[in-house]
Amino acid sequence: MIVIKLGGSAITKKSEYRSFNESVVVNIVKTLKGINDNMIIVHGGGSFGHIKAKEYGLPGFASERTMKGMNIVHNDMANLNLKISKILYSSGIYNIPLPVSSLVYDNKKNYAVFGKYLNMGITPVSYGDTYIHGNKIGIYSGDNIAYDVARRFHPSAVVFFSDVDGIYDKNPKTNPDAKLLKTISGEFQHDDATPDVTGGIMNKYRKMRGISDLGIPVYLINGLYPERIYNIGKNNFTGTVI
Ligand code: ATP
Ligand code: IP8
Repeated sequence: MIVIKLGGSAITKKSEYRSFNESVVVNIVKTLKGINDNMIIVHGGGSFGHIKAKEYGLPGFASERTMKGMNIVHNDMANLNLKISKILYSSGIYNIPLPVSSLVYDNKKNYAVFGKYLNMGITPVSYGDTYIHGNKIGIYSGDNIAYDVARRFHPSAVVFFSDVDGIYDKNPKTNPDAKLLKTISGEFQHDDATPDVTGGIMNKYRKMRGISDLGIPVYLINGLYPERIYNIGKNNFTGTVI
């Protein structure tokens, strides 16, 4: 079994509210269909999650405003999830959406249901979303879900798709001379001015390191070239291995 995280930067246009990159998702799904293995799929929020979360002060203490934001963000994320679920279904990948609010509450997590669906050959599809955390409305990142399910189910690999070729020594979007790190274990530079409410590339890297520490191989690949997943372990692989 492998875990796939579809990054919001690949599956949406992250700066444009609710702008879905349908052709990118269709292409990724076509590639996933060619992999002869069970999968857990997790997707991020991109412009369906992060823009309104920031606007409504999420994560934050429960208030009229944050509760309204919770509802908007959850509905938008469910909407994005439905689009992805339908594309998976159209490719013959039968799947079941599992929202984070039914899995995580305060510090309790229950991922057992993933195993039930996996055993039947149905692909669980979860996604970053709002949830209640003490007296706060939290945002649980898809990267955290990927870590949680990796810890629980010990997949043979975890693959993160994003909109860059991998992790660079500095942000490749703002530094044309940035160098791709084929393998990484230390620190790297990232932009502090992130538009992302879940910590951007830094939280992703922390979670990737956490998965790697469990003894599971972890990769970051450009979702615009999903076929690169077939070159994992080969000399011509383009991406980052943690
Ligand atoms: P989402 O959280 O919406 O699911 P995502 O998982 O695709 O999105 P982001 O959190 O947006 O990923 O992180 C990817 C972005 O991180 C890239 O688009 C890139 O601009 C930025 N970034 C900053 N520093 C680096 C770096 N050193 N290497 C690679 N990307 C970096
Ligand atoms: O994009 C959080 O998940 P991520 C999504 O994987 C929301 O960090 C709701 C902002």
